[in-house]
Amino acid sequence: MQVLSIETKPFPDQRPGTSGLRKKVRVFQQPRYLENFVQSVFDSLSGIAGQTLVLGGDGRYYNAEALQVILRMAAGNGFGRVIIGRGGLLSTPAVSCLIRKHRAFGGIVLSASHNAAGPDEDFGIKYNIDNGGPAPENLTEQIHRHSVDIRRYLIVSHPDIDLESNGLFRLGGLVVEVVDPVADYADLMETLFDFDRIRELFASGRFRMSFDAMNAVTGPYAREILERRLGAPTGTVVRAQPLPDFGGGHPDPNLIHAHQLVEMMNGSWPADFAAASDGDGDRNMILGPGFYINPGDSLAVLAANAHRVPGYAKGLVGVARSMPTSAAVDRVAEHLSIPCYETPTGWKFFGNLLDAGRITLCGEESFGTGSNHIREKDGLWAVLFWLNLLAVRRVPAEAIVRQHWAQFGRNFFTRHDYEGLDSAQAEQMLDRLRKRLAKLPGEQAAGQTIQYADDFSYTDPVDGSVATGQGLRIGFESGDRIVYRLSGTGTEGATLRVYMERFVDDTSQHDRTAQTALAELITGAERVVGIEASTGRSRPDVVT
Ligand code: G16
Repeated sequence: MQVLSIETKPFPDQRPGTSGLRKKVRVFQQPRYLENFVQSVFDSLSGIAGQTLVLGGDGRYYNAEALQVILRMAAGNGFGRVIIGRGGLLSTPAVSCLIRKHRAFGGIVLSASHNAAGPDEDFGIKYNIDNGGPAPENLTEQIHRHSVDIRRYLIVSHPDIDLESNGLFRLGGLVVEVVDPVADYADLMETLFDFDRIRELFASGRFRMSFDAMNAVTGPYAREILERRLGAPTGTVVRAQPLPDFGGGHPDPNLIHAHQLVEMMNGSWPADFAAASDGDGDRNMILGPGFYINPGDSLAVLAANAHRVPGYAKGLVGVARSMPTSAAVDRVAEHLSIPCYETPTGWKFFGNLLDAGRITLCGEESFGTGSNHIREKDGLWAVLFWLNLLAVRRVPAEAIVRQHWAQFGRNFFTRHDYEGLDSAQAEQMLDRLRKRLAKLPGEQAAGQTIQYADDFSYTDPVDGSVATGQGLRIGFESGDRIVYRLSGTGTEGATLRVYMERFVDDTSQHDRTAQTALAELITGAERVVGIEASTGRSRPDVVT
């Protein structure tokens, strides 16, 4: 089959962000836009001839069209085999799992994660390397360099391949293998968790769970694992059907976007346990009746209880969290005498630590938790971990968290997001603060004395690579902390994220809500940078 070399011109806006390239669907639909980016990815890799690529997406609008283009380009660029999920579906954790299981060269995930989908919404594309994890920064920079120099892309001419049933197809020299998107991932989960104990929990008839798949990719995964393999009643998984527009919702498992689940759990007939995942299945939110578990607390609880779960019974070698994530897990690490690493925001920064065997568990405040079983955060994995704990400890999730606070103290944490800001205004606001950082220590803010103020940078302890400009931190003598950073995953304007944290040892204070306990810091965070004066916004759009 003839490989066509099609002339093209660069687009100036193809630098990958925190997690791949995310843009409006209409941007991706421009002629040559997708092709340019995919070719830039392939041009950044060496030795792809005859290799295996894993491919799939979260089923969002434009997934189906993009997959066919990528298949033709994979053939044009000399890949030997593409493993693709039936229906074009693969969750992000499943892509990571398949890359590792089949020792593939890499994988492509089509998703804009928790961002809304549809013709006027978002699309995204991310390359994962042979460890199953997101491309590290040096590779994403190379991709960007190729994207600004690109002159041609390579493709074959071939009709669309039928992805609706399992099977092998030929596309010139390329073998396309359409596989069950769920089976390998579900098998991996069975090796980590005590499915017998969880099955007993469901069979007891005294435990009711609700899992909200938000009409995104985890529906089929949750049905297979929770309802079929673990025997939870049919209907445990709600909004289980993946839809191209996610049913018009925003598949972000947080208090705002998963509000139906939150209302049910705060209502008169809550389930005993509830969880939700996001568009591509890597995030999770965990709820007990009337009780929300902050992701930072969730990570800390999982770390403290890991010995109770078969896959982690041997103990943890270390843990890591992203810089803005609360330091709750640091206390557990100290207690266990294991190292705790603080990385920049973005899962790609955990990859080297996991590969080097320095950490077992890691997580981010943005509803991401995971372990060394794959190289992505993993929504259903976190849910199964919690189910395993509930099955073993036989107390409600809230009791587990409260006991944890009683033992380790509570890290109150909140994140305030201001979305759709004018990018220049938002950048100038943070630039002004950046220039003042050196003078801030010793000054007063939020009713207390600033101890340090810096722009977070990280030196990877494994390969020595340095990431700078990863968020402005203001730390107080009390240990309280405010962090400001701009999102790297948005597609419209800028999103300012302000993270606030306070550690409280006194158990009598643990019942307060985060917004109350952090009220002083919230006001202080506004005063330090002048969010309203700079952006005109008097309140955040999303509070987690
Ligand atoms: C956000 C979160 C990060 C997360 C990233 C990607 O990035 O803050 O913690 O790693 O999304 O997550 P996902 O793959 O689920 O979209 P940012 O830059 O927008 O803050």
